[in-house]
Amino acid sequence: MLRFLTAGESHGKGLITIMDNFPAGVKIDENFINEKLRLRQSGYGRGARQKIETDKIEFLSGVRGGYTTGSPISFFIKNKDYENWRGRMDVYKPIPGENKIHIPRPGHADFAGSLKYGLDDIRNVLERSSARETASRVAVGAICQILLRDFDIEFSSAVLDIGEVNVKNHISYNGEEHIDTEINLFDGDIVENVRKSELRMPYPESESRVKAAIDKMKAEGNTVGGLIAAQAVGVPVGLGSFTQWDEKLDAHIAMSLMSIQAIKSVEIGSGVRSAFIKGSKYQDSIYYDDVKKVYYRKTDNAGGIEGGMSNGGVISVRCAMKPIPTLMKPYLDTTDLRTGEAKKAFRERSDVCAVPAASIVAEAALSFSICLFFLKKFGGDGLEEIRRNYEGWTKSIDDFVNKCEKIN
Ligand code: EPS
Repeated sequence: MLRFLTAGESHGKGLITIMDNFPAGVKIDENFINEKLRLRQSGYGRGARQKIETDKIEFLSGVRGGYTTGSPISFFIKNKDYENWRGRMDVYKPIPGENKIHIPRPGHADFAGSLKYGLDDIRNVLERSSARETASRVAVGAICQILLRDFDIEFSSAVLDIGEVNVKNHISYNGEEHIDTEINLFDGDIVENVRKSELRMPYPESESRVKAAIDKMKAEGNTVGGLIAAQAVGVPVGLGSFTQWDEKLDAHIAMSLMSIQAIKSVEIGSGVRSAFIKGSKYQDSIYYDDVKKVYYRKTDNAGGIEGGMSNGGVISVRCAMKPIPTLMKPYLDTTDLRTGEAKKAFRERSDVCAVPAASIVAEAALSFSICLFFLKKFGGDGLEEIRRNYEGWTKSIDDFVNKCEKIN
């Protein structure tokens, strides 16, 4: 089964990733991966750290002569900032008491992490729980996309909203609002708008309003979250299964997305709004085009997944990202874990808004889940074997449709 592990601290030497069970024979497009890494680093509202880093993938194993070999793929992404942190991140040198952190930031992993691991220095928690780790996940997602592109499966993502601006009234779940679950992230104009936008938003008319809101948060020493969307098109019918809870495609996608730092909700298709729409309006009626000989839907409230299986439609997800917990002003009450004294949360360097970056990470997470289930269904050790399995399946679906026509 396709899997990956990441290791590395935010201010350590770098990030190491191992991807296991990725098939042989896939041509690696390093520029494509590095472009995704660049996109993850960009976006309005990012902090000073991104000016230091220029994330690039360095393969250590599993790729030879430009193609994957079937052996575990490992790669390194360097933290340039390590040079500024050598002293504090040394492997052996004892950490002086005055450098230890013992005041947890509410909302971060600091509190539970230091209690759980019995650590007297919160830095041991925050270094690993940092969203720096998402660089690894973006590279993993890009590698998955390189494989899936060969089977005409494409991915897209965008930011739908940021903080209190609420440009499209997204928090009004009144059953009438369908605007953004039905947004087509593959539409040429939308793709172009997102590409041009520093916010990765498809609405140019709202750009300056949202940027002004981020500026205001920065001036306040505050942070802001937002709503992001990712979609996959070309996913064949039948990935995942209804037969067992942990075989469901939507369950795995939810896990992938929910594990991204600062993500607090995952919706598939109409998501939360499904609760407010009556059944006759919610379900996506099934039609058959007897010229093209394909089944199709006119709506996608199910987000392309029914009974835990892809139904051939666009897979569509949305996630809420909470505001980053590190605030630049002492707004939040907390407690010193050493003394029990009341304190204000400490400042670390921080982004004001990392929602555009999170949209790229969400797209990568979706790519990994779909790649995993694609390989479960069509898996083989090498690309050609997968292609034969995939073509055999496509033919069996065509045969199924033709057989039904004969009966009629
Ligand atoms: C992060 C804090 C900031 C972010 C970091 C995540 O880092 P620093 O403390 O070095 O300024 O920039 O994100 C990244 C480094 C990244 O590449 O996304 C945190 O506390 O989680």
